[in-house]
Formats: sequence, C-alpha cells, structure tokens
Amino acid sequence: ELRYPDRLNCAAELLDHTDPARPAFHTPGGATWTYGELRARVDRIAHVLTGDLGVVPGNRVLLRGPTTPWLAACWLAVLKAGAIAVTVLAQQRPHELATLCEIALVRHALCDIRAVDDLAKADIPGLRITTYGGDGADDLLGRPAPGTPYPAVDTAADDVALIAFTSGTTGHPKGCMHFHRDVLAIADTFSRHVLRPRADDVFTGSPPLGFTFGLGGLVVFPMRAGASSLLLEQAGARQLLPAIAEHRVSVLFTAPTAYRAMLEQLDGHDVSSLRRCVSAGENLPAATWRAWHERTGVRIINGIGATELLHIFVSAADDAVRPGTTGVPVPGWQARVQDTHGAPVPDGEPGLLAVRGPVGCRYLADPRQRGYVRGGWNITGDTYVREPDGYFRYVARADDMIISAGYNIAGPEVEDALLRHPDVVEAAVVGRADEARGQVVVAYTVVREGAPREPEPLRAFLKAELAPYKCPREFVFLDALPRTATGKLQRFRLRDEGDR
Ligand code: 3SK
Repeated sequence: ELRYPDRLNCAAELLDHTDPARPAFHTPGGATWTYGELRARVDRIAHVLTGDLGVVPGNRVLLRGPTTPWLAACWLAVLKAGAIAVTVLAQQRPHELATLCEIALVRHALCDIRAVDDLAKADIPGLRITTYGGDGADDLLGRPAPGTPYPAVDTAADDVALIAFTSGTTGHPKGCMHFHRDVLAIADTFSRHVLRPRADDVFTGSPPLGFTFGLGGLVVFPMRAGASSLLLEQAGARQLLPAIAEHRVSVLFTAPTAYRAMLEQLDGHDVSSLRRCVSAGENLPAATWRAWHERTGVRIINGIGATELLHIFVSAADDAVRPGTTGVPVPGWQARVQDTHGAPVPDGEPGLLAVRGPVGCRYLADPRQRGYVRGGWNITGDTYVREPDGYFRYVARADDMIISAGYNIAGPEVEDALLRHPDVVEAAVVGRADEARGQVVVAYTVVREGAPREPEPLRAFLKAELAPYKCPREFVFLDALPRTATGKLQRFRLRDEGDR
C-alpha cells in the first residue's frame, strides 16, 4: 500500500530530490535544462504567479502550449504555489476553451505566446492571460530568475493539484480532479513496478502534456526517477525516429498508430538506444506488437489508462508480456470484469472492466460521476475478458460492440485481422444500421501508398482469418482515420458517416 505524509506538495517532491547538475529536459534544438535550472525557473514563475498575478492556493490556472520545458515548468510552478493546473490541449479551439474555463472556473492562464490567439478569441470573462516563450521585455515569466527560492506551499496530500479534461471520443468534456498524492501514486505504481526507469534514461514520446498519458510519461515519471526527458513540439513518426537516434532515447511513450507509422519509416533509423516502449491510448493489436518486436527487438509495454484514473492501471513488461492482451493489474491496483449490475463474470466471458486503486475518478461537478464509480469500482467503459491465467484482454469500448444478425462482434478483433494484411496501415471497424440484420460490419481502412484500394483482396484475406459472420460487408478506403486531439479513434464519426 502506498503511504504519503498528510502534507505533501508533489511539485517539490519531483524537483527536490535530484542532483541540480543532472539534465531534466532536452529540446530538439539541442538545449538542456538541468534540474537546478528547472528549479530556478519554476521558482521564478511561482513568484510571478503569487506576486504580480495575485494567484492564491486553490485558484485554477489554465496551461496551454506545445510540449516544451516551459510548459512543464509552468505546470510545476502552479502546483508548487498550491494552485490547480488545468491542462488543455494545444489543438482546442476557442469555443472549447471557453467551455473548459467555465466548467473549471478558471481565472488565470499561462499560455505559450504562439498559442495565445485562440485563447484570446475565446473571450473568457475575467480571464487574465500571461504569455511565455516571447523574447521581449513583456515576457514576465522568462525574465532572469532573481535567484530567490520559492518555498513550496504546504499543501495537503489530498488537495487538488490538477484538473484534466476528458471528452472521451464523443465530445461533452468532463473535468477530472486529481490530488497531489495521485501524481506521485502513478509514478510509484505503473512507473516504479512496470516501467522501472533508471536515472540515466532519456524519455520521449508523442502524447501532449495536456493529456495525462503525456504528463505522466514525459514529466512525472522521468522526474520521479531523476531521469531526463526530450520534449518534442512535433512528435509524429517523422520527428520521433531521428530524435530517438540523435538523443539516444531509451524510453518511448506513444500510441499504436505511431508505432505503425514508425514501422513504415524505420529503414535507415537507429533505434538501438530504446529499451522501453510504452503503448496506450488505444488497444494495441498483436500484429503491431509482433511487427515492432521483430524489427527492433523491443517488447512493447502495452497498458490501459484513463484520464479519470490519471494513468495506466493494467499492463505488463518483459517476459510477462502476452501479445494481444493488455496485461495484469499494476501492483497497487485491482481489476475485475463484471456485468452491468456489478456482479463479477466468470473468466473467459466478456464484461465491463472495473478497477480500483490509489487514484479514483472525481469529476468536477458532473452527474456522470455516478455512472463511472459504482460500488467502489471505477467502470472504465471498456469491455474486457479476463483469461483463466489472469490476463486482461481488450474486446471493445462497451458501446462499440457490433450486433449483426444476433452475433456479437468486437470491432478491434476484425481490425487486428485486417492489420495482419501487408497492405493495411490503419483499420477501424464499426457497425452500420441495417434493416435486415440490425447492424452490418463496415471496415474503414488506410492502405499503404500504391496498394490497390479494392475490397476483394482484403475480403479474400479475411475469409481465412475470421469466422464469416465477422467479415465486413463493406470496405471504405480513407487517407486517414478520424481521431481526437489525443489520438483516439472517433468511431462515432465513421458510424455517423454511414447514416448520412
Ligand atoms: O486515456 C488513455 O488512454 C490513457 C492512457 C494511458 C495513460 C493515461 C491515459 C489518460
């Protein structure tokens, strides 16, 4: 069981235990911030927040910008000052920002100067915006630190430290509140027991810091281990591959789509420095796991996490990895599969994934809390099977099961089969309303450049891979699949497309 003192400021915990001369953050341009430099900048920002800007503990401060050491420093400063960081994505548009600020009662924003236009356009009543990253004298946060240390505010372990928004894959944002102790708990469970980082590790990855997958993987986990992190503003396969080689990256956080994109472009890139590759955000098909292992020798650590629970709670590493499954409950967490009434279902049968552990779901003023937390368990909205050997296998999002002519079909199983076809790069399988069968299976695919955009070769391939009732009736060829800003597939858009 994790035990933390009653008074705890997680930013101070992350900042104060590493030799100030050790590297904390790198940029692709070649800059490195040591822990000492990071601490001085965090202290400078905290002084500005509580001095010039009048922020007091408990105030909510919006953070917006691309993934840079400055954004990470602002996040740490807000927490060190006892305020609450409201993390958003750089892609969010003015009306979305206005909604989030209204839900979270935000009155202050720290915003990268390059991302300020949309925030200003949102015209949020009473919002004071302070920019960073400019080079003029008006850059309040970037002025040289006067060298006065900022003593961390004496927060309680269960004071709220951050509000992270989830819109799921359908819109309608919910703010998830997390405590100071929660921030350390994700490092002391998944990172400590599954990832097992070392102080000489160099982390990088694609999830933005406004997504808790990125915040944990690129800031909290490396700092808790005294390691360093390369923060990339652009982190597609085209940027990740050379960055891994140049900075000798050893720990990579990204999503299945990016692993597939990197596989397409791997030739000529040196990824031999990688020792840990983490995949989350979406189901990792066994085909992708195997292809990555074959080409790089690295066994991807698959995991399922949620903004509601801050980070990953089911996973496995090294020899414990079983491709095609997510893994087992991370030490400190419990997981089970249950029916809609909360009764456990037998191993081997599908049901709802329910988890509990050191971090819980606390929506900010949202009645959907009652749906997520039931009988002390967090119901993630995923359908899973617990195999007799205790491994958890993903089936589908609970509302993504396709029911066709009385058969239950899991879209991800058909996607996994499609991804085994050498021409298929991305696949999404959804149900479309059909008078005769209730639903029919429709496959949306992205094929390799130059490959035929024709259903017949795929249909013939799938016939040998799947029971006939699971084979798609229709194939649609796209250039890219619709995704949220955090990279999650928006199946509802594909379903809606068919209804038009
Ligand atoms: O939402 C997710 O998929 C996720 C995955 C890993 C860690 C954190 C999150 C929010």
